[in-house]
Parts: sequence; structure tokens; C-alpha cells
Amino acid sequence: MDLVLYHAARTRSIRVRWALEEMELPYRLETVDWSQKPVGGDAYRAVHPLNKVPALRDGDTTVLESMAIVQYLATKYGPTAIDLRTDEPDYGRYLTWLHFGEAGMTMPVTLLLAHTALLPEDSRNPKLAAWAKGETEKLLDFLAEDGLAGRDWLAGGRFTTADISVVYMLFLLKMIGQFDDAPAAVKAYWTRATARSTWAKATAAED
Ligand SMILES: N[C@@H](CCC(=O)N[C@@H](CS)C(=O)NCC(=O)O)C(=O)O
Repeated sequence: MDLVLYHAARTRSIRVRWALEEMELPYRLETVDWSQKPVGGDAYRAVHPLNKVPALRDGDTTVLESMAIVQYLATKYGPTAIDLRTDEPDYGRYLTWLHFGEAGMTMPVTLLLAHTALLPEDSRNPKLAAWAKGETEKLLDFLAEDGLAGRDWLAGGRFTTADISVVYMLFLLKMIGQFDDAPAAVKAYWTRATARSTWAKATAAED
């Protein structure tokens, strides 16, 4: 096994690093230079044609898309507790939340990020920001009321890749100061998830 994770601080590569740490897999971090435009410079295009992070190299195989990479690791180098088996009762629920973290949450959270923090102030649209905030609130209510009602973790009664998927989005919201009014159950979930020693490793500064 020769796993190389193309990584940049605070990005979705945290998800992959978190899965690698949870699975106790050996890997090498390749830090992608975020200050270059495009990200990583022209040479990085050979790894990720869109110059985005993360990317994973496993020998001759390259995998893109953070949750696809997590799924690749969980299925190829599992079984481990962070993946659910298809015969577990929560399997459908597991896939729902695993995809919700990227597919369901990205659009409102990214618009909120762009129009409150990322774009130059004169390019931000307050109406769009307000709309994205409202949509994000609905998603967090859904997470509290459906995802976490009576549960510590989203599926299978244990920490899984579904949690890795969703918690990264909470991290983004926290980073842009949009988490203070999250439902109490979501805040408690954030505290629980980030208390894991593997979160500290996944977010540690690179050597
Ligand atoms: N859906 C993709 C999103 C990848 C993505 O947009 N990554 C961001 C960092 S979290 C990035 O590289 N942005 C740089 C850019 O778009 O120039 C995934 O989950 O991997």
C-alpha cells in the first residue's frame, strides 16, 4: 500500500485524513500550495485536473472527490467500524447522511461562505447570503431533528464515514462564524465528534 493524500489545511482533505486516522492506515501527506493560482500550480493539474483538493494516489490509481476517496478507503482497506455493512439495518440511513454532507449541504453552505466571507465585500450579495443562511438553518434543523434525535452518531450506533462527511460542513460553518445559532443537538454532536483523538490528528499542522 502506498497512499498519498494531496492536502491543504482547512479543506475537505480533512475528511480523508480523518478516515485514514480512524482506519489506522499508513499514508503520506503531500501539501498542496493553496497560495498558488490555480491551487497547487500547473504541475498539480496532473493529479487533479480541476486543481482542487483533496486527491488520493494509491499506486497507479487516483481518486478524486473527498467522500468518494473516503468510501474507496473504507471499502478497499476495510472492513472497519467506520463503514456500515449492507446487511445492517441502518445501511440506507447511513448512505443518506454520507451523501447529505457533501451533496445536500454544499450548495447553501458554499453560498453562505462566498457571500459572507470569501468574496471581496463589494461582490457579496446580502440577499443571497440571507437566503443561504435560511437554507442552512433548515439543513441544521433536519440534522438535529432527524439525524441526531436520540442518537450520538448518524448511523449504526457508532462513529462512521457519514459523520466524517457531515462534521466537515459544520467545521466550515464554524470557520465563517455561522455556527453560534446552530441547534443544541448539533452543537453537542460537534463537540462529541471533535473530541476524538483522530480529529486532532486530521487537523494537525503538517510537518
Ligand atoms: N466536491 C469536491 C469539492 C472539492 C473542492 O472544491 N475543494 C476545495 C477545497 S475544500 C478546493 O480545492 N478549492 C480550490 C478552488 O476551487 O480553486 C470534494 O468533495 O472533493
